[in-house]
Amino acid sequence: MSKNKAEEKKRSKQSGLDEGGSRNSGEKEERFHAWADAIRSGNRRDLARAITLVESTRPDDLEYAQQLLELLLPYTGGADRIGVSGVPGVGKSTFIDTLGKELIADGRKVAVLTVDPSSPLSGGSILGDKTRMVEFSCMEEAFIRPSPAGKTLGGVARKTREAMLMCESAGYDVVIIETVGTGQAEWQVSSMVDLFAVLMMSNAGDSLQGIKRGILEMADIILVNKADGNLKEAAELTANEYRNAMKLMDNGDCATAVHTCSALDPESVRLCWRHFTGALSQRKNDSRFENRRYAQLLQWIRSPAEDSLQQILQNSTSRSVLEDLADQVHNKKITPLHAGLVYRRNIVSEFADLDRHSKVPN
Ligand SMILES: Nc1nc2c(ncn2[C@@H]2O[C@H](COP(=O)(O)OP(=O)(O)O)[C@@H](O)[C@H]2O)c(=O)[nH]1
Ligand SMILES: [Mg+2]
Repeated sequence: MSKNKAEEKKRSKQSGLDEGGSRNSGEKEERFHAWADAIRSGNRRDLARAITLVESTRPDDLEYAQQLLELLLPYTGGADRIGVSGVPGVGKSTFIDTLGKELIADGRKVAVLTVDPSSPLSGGSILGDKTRMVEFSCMEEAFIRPSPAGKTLGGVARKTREAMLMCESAGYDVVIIETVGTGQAEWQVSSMVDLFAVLMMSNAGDSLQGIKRGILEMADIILVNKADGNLKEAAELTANEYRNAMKLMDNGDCATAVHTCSALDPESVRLCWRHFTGALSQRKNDSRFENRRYAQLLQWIRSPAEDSLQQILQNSTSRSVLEDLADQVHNKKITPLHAGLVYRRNIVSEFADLDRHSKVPN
């Protein structure tokens, strides 16, 4: 655990919100209001503490986090929510570092959250990111938060969404969510941002066959990065190949834009940002922007039910019940439908049990 994390943990314990016995609820409410005010006034330490609360696995903290978030909700929704994805090494952190500095120079406040499904196991990639974003991360107008730990991607996604809302209430007008290219995480991130940008390597003339189709379908904008030095020409060629591929995949709305980019070159990154804001303002002019946010809202509300069901279907109890029933059907003792109904009853009771304890996927 990094020193910062340890300190944050300590601070969260020091918040004293759980010393319930000695405090009445009015006092507690006052503390929440003071905390929310501090966050809104831009205090980064209080914002960090709030996100630590969101990430906590303690049932009490879950409840507190929702109370705090409710106070902040009226001040959320105002940021441009940008997802940045791509395989490790493609230049995401470098791109975000350059972009963040440019945006701050323009007078904006920038929050960066990361979603890295490997981090709960590996201990996180934030070290690499921090070294890539030294200057940016030291800026007063920047806020960087590593991937929350979690056992399920659904849990990580919820924490990231709530952290995003908190950042918005703290006045960050651009929230960037960085994620590594691994399918499910991409989908989660694309379902919480207004614009999902995917960074690609130039493939030096190789065909695009190896590229996963799913990520291209999710992309609002594709940036072929490292278009500098002797890679520039190859990047242009690759961008053209993507343009052709995206035309073929186009399903009527409009083909995904493809641009080249050099994350090391501020001018190039500025141009990318203009592409981003151009696409966003087009969508704000018609109903696409609002429709997307509304669809995301529906997804957020559905996700505790969906995630819990997934977890139940995959846990070892359900699997052994299923295998046991399969044996009985196989041995011609009960019918498949009978077995199916027993299995369903089992799932429903596990689901009800979760509900009784207000458990959310972690
Ligand atoms: N030449 C060149 N190198 C880059 C560019 N962007 C990133 N890099 C380098 O690629 C490596 C990986 O970058 P990083 O931002 O950590 O990638 P991430 O894993 O996607 O976050 C680093 O050595 C960067 O300096 C670029 O546009 N041009
Ligand atoms: Mg990175």
